Amino acid sequence: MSPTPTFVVVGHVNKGKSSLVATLLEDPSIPIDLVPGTTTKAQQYDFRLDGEVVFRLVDTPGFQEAAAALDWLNQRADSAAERRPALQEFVNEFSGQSRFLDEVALLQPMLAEGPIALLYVVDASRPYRDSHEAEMEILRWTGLPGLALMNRIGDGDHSSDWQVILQQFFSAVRSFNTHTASAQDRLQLVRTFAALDAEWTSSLEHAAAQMETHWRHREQEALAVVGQFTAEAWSHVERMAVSSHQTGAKDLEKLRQRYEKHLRKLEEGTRRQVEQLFGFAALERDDSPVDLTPEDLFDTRAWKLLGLSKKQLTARAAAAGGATGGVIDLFTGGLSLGAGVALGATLGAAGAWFGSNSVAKGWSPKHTRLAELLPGEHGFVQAFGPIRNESFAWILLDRALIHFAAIRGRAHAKQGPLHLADVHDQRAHALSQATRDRADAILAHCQREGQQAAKPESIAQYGKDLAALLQHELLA
Ligand SMILES: Nc1nc2c(ncn2[C@@H]2O[C@H](COP(=O)(O)OP(=O)(O)OP(=O)(O)O)[C@@H](O)[C@H]2O)c(=O)[nH]1
Ligand SMILES: [Mg+2]
Repeated sequence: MSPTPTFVVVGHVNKGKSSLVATLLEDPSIPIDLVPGTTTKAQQYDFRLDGEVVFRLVDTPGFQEAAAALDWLNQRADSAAERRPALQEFVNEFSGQSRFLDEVALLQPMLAEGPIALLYVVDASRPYRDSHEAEMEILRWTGLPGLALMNRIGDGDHSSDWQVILQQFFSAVRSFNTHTASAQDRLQLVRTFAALDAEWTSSLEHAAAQMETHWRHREQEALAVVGQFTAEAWSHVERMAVSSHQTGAKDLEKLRQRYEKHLRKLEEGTRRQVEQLFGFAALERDDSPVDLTPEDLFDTRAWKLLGLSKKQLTARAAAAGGATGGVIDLFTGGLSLGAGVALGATLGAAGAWFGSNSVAKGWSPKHTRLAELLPGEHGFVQAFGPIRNESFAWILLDRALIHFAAIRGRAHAKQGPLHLADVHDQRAHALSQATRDRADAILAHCQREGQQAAKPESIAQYGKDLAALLQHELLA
């Protein structure tokens, strides 16, 4: 097997070196901090695909005293041939000393055997300063192929000034923002790595192709999870055994709470699954100001920002014969309303979310249709769900899509909570009319089967159908 291509990530202190490593390797656990000097030792990270190490990144501490180190080196090398040996001499001389601690740590991995290239990270939001020249000069002495990466930590943009200087020292110069890089940007970067040395070109190009395939699979899997969640949540029926059909509002309130809790749990589980697929451990989320926390799933104030637009909802309500009535339907599918035992209680709080007075009904399992639907149930059963208001299905879907887009677009170096409110693309209302129409049809079937206590497999099939629609439109 040929030796693993190794990229040593270098640069001035606190310019995003560790951030580059975290984003490229999709490793949010790499220490990154505002405080300069966060990385104190060279640390090696393997990039693996299907268990095989494809390339290696070495994160290093930043240069702290490049000019003084270069002075020392200049005194030991009069000719080009003496430069690399002078670097080795420098490492030997100061190894274990407190002086040039960071310079020793960063130079050491460059002097190792094997195929090595340099990734020099600068912050192009700040102007170029002469002090960087000593760093680049030292790197040039290594004789290693190098790529300069212009990261932008702040809002400024001095890229064009940097570009002219960087290309004097490095064989390629690219912009790469470690906090906003997309999967495409990362692929592009690996392809640039491939071009740095003919010896590893084919293996790294192959790796880039594999990365692309992996990414596609991952997106598809995530949308499968989204489809599954929507079908499951939308068709959910919460059941509770009650002592008699005389159950009052208190029991209904309890049932409603259980229903809500179940849906929130489903949503939370879905979000975790998507986060895991994209390599994130538990992420904190800051959903304000759009109120997208799971707790707000049932908060109608957030509804107007979610799901379909009013126009889209009106259009589809008209097509459905005005079915968007804002009524919570309780397990009435397959049973005529008169067949059950009506409790007649008004779900005040529940009605308020959907802007309607909703009537809950309880059913005696003695009723033959109910016995058929819920075999083995004894006593009286109260059921809640699915909600009849179709816009709720779109709320569920939209919330899942927003979260998916936020995770899919999140660079692993990014610190802090996930801002769902920042997501504007991939929203339900932006889906094509054809996709929305097909999704509506699937959702309608799914709701009906939920009402009829359908088997999980048939609900799962609706989840798959929804996922296929989303994959077709969003991942084309
Ligand atoms: N907004 C923004 N912040 C960034 C970006 N890259 C890095 N930062 C921030 O800049 C600071 C330094 O990032 P690190 O990745 O730790 O930098 P480093 O070069 O490894 O730093 P040392 O190890 O201390 O030399 C952290 O607070 C990062 O969150 C970026 O692209 N955008
Ligand atoms: Mg660091």
